[in-house]
Amino acid sequence: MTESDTGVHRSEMFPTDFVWGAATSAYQIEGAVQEDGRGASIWDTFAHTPGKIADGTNGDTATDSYHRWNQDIEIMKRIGLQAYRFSVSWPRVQPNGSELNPAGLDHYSRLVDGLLESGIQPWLTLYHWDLPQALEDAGGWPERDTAHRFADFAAHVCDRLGDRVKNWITVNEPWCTAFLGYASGEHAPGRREPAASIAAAHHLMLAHGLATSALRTRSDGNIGVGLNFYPVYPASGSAGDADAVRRIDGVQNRLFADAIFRGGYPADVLADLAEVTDLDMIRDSDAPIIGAPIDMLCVNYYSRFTVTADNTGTGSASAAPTDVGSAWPGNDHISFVANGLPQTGMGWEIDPGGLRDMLIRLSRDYPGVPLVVTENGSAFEDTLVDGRVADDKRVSYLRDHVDAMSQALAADVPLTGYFAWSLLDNFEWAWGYNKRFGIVYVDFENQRRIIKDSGLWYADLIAGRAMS
Ligand code: IFM
Repeated sequence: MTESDTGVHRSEMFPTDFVWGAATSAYQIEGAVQEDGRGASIWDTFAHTPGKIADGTNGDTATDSYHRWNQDIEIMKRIGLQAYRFSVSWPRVQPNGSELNPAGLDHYSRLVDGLLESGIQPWLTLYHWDLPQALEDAGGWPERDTAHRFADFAAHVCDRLGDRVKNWITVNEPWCTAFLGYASGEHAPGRREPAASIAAAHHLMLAHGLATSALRTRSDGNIGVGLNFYPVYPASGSAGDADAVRRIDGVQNRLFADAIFRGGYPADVLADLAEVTDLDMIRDSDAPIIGAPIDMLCVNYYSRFTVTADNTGTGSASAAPTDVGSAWPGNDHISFVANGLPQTGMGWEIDPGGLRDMLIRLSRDYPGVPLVVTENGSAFEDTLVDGRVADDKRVSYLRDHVDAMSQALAADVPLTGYFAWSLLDNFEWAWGYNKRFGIVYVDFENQRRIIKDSGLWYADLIAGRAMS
């Protein structure tokens, strides 16, 4: 039953303890890249390399949230956020990847106190892509030692903040770091080494497992991992397209989730990856570390994929296929096709039903763990007119995905929270500042923040006032 059937407020479709929040990450918002002893991260290096970022920008200033965190909290209060998901910059805490810089942690301690004083729960992500450059110089994620360095970092952060932070996300979107960072090279550190990217994926999972154990001994909070899930559909009923679905779904979704919840990587995906590398970085003793119990599965959802093995363009796909490229190692023969759905400013198809279906699938494939949508949002071209950003398309995107979650709840999915991506317009990685995901507009000329119509809609939803 939908809200319009019943006339009830949309937020009443959710349990009273459902958590409504918004998310950001350190490199995308903080700026202040040389303050208080911070070291360089791989994103500093990458963004300063000519040609890597579409608009030639970098995160040197970003939304200046390192200095304006108080102002950001005021905005969160105006929206009525119950929780704020942010990440800790590893090179602030360990500038060279090992030595502790207490001043780096001071910033997060102040932020956490400020949030709690405002009644906003801090949700802390440990790794949102900003590896200390010194660790990349030592080999980066393809090296096993990086996973141990990460556990050490997790321990330092928890020792300092664990008395106040009760929700922990170890690694955000390991697929992106491994395959955009080390296979396609679209993200930092920009390497194009398919075999190394698979080692990176494994070591990110190992890092998650080792950090989980470090946190568990120090904190009574909830621990989870953030995975970016995409439903994958076939372009046609052909056997080739069914296998394309199996392969892309395998590397995108099952590789990571099975390792955590099913005691190991899926055999068919390992067989595919063995076409690229000998997989000797995976030790038998790693599986139980990676599979240590966690308290929540953090689901990042934006869009869907439709794939074909027939990249000649003569199949049943409704639009010309585009090669999946090198970000799915071993699967370069597969192509994406567009299915005519409306798209966001990223060119991503808008499919709220895909969120509902993915949540239902995850709850059935990996039962017994609460799910939280830790990222969901859209980039569109926004214009500030007379102090207002009328971002109707983002309002619709949010509303339709919120409705998809209520459908998942009605199907008994143990969904406990939602975080809009993003609180603020920010540095959208290889795209720079051209792609605005915020529910709050940032005028990058003067750092003024203006709550967009989507942010006002979200505020109404949280306050229980949003009607269909
Ligand atoms: O901005 C990113 C975020 O850092 C990770 N998930 C996807 C978002 C949009 O691309």
